[in-house]
Amino acid sequence: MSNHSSVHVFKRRDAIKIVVGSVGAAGLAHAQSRAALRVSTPAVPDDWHAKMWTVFKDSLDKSAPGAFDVQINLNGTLFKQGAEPAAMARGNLELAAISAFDIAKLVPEFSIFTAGYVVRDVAHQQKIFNGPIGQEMFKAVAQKMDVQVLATAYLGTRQVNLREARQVRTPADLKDIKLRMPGSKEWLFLGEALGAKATPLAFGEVYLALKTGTIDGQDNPLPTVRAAKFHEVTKQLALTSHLTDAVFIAISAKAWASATPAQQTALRKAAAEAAEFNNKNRLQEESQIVDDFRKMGLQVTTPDVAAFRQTVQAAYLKSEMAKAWPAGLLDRINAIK
Ligand code: KDO
Repeated sequence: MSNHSSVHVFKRRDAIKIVVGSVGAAGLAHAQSRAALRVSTPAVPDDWHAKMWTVFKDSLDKSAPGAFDVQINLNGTLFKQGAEPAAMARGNLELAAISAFDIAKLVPEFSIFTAGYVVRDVAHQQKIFNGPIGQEMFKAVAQKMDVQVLATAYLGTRQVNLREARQVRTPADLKDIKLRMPGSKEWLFLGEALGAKATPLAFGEVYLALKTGTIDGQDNPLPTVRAAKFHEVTKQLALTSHLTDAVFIAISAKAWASATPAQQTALRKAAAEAAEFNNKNRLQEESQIVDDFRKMGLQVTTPDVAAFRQTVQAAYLKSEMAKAWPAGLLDRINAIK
């Protein structure tokens, strides 16, 4: 009897093992056949360049079904802001929206796009990066950084946002203002060129720093001011419009090389659709947001933008950075109408 029952138990366990084993193997085979594409971004969920990754994922799921597993990590939870290019080069990350400032660290000529008042507006930006200059630049990026740029998304026009309202007419009026900038020397240069005391801080720490007064202000495009709720802890927006900013949707060279030509086409299409979604919505929001902020009680002022432009451009032209700009590139950029 006891023998009989042990045989019976053995058989049942075995059967369970076989069933579990076959389901497990099938699940694994399915997961293994899909290439993981990990995305890391400091963007907050409500910002357009966070939402654009869902557009990217949906597009890819349609045009390359079953090929990729896009994993979206927001709020800088996977890699901290600015650490994405190194993570991509190490093979720990496949996708990110990297800034001109990230690129300039490794491709010094790219610092031309970190300079205030070089790119005039979004139309100018898209013509630059979707034309021959973009092609040349992205080739250098691929060679020096092991990442492939797939599309250029408009991050918005950066404005100065202050904790306490004050008269801001020229760069001299920002003297002594502790202006938070992201933490790299190219960003700090921009803050100093605006006349302020630039202070490095990661994006995720800005809200609290504004609230507690560790900093006097920050600069970002207005849709980001709203999405990150900086308007709750600031009183003024000074519309300096000092940088027509971009983020570049980029994939690691390793992930790019592992994709078939058809998958590469699908990846480019997904990036173009994501950028288009971001650009359309961000522009639409920028066109109405000043009124919204005024209604919320923020002071919105327009300084002497010509004075800012002149001071900032002069600072860049005599900077070390400008020595890395290829001869004639600034003229070629300016000539694009
Ligand atoms: C910021 O830290 O101010 C910045 O706007 C810099 C950008 O390059 C980009 O990293 C952006 O933050 C984040 O995506 C958060 O919006």
